[in-house]
Amino acid sequence: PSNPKTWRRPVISVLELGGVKIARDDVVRDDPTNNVPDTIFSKLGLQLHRRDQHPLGILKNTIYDYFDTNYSNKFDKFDELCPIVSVKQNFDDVLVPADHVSRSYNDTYYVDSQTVLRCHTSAHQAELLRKGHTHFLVTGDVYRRDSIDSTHYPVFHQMEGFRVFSPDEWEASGMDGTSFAAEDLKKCLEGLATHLFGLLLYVDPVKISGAVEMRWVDTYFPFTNPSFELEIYFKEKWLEVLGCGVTEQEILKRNGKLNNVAWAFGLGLERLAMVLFDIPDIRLFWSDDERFTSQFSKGQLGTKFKPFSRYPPCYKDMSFWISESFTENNLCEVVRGIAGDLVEEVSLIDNFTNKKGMTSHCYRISYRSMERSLTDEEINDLQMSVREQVQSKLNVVLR
Ligand code: FA5
Ligand code: MG
Repeated sequence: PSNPKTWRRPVISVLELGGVKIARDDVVRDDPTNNVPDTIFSKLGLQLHRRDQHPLGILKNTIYDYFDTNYSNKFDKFDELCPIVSVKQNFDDVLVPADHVSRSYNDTYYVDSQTVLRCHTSAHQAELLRKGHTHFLVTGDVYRRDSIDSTHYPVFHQMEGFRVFSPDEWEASGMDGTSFAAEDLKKCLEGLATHLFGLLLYVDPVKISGAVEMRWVDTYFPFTNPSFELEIYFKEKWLEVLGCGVTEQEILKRNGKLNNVAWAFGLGLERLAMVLFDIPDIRLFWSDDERFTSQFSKGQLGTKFKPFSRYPPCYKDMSFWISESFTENNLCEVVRGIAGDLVEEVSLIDNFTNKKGMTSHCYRISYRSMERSLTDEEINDLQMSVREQVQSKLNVVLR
């Protein structure tokens, strides 16, 4: 449908998606194997990346153009795979160790003990390989319990890229398969960055105005080796926009590609779109405010977002003695559950342990609406509820 209003889902308590039924938090509140709150539930199925007039859709289409042009339409494209996947797909199939933190209820949204909201599009690598795809792009919404600030949101969008090589492709080069794939991967992504940003500049002391600065950083993923991240300089900071690497042989072997090598990448679409469209806060992608939505149109990459007047933020500090089970992700979820997108940032501003071994944290919560001025009364009410719930749900003692 072309009218964005028709995409909004009605408020319902059970949603069926890709044949999977998922119930809203209040329906299953007593189920300890489900930690999906209403704020997340209400975003399932919205598929921002499939709206041609939305910055994420515009970006997706531009990346498609790059691959279609440079690889003669060889990449198969998927953007409707169900975000509810098995623990096996999300973790085991991409060799995430059994004790890895990302599997915990603190980091991942579980629908039940064997089913999660995918935390990355890599969850689809294995099944697509098994189906015989050798060049593919998978775009979708992904979900993570995470901190709150202008570049992190618990629902965001990724695009996975995957390319399999056969032996003749690297043998002709005289290189070993891994080096060949790593070199090809970086070339592909640098080409993509040039396609998106035009002029590129690799960390250089001399700034060319209008140029985008980027750098490669070595990193670790269980599913690739070697592994890299690409960072772009944005608003006085290095912003990580993607992870990538040469696929572990084990993944290829398990999925019927015994004599091949492959590369894979996972792009953070919001992060790239923030740089391309000059969007200062990740919450804006979810805005229905016409002053946001009307600024973008199909096929128009790089229109610079003109912020409507920025309303003043309001800061509230809160100190408490933590218990062993305290985590920042849990705090963020409580705050978001109450304040929703009115919360801009939650940051730890003080942390100390006293002689008795008790640890105190002080968090600063910044409230700011992107659409209007908040009243003192409204903020005080929010903060009061936050204090109550932090105390009752997180097992901490307010100071
Ligand atoms: C992954 O998710 C890997 N699956 C990527 C990958 C794929 C590596 C294939 C190798 C091969 P990571 O957790 O770093 O990696 O996330 C990838 C990108 O998603 C990040 O670079 C960032 O741009 C974006 N991202 C991560 N967390 C958030 C968040 N909370 N909000 C917005 N964007 C995020
Ligand atoms: Mg990362």
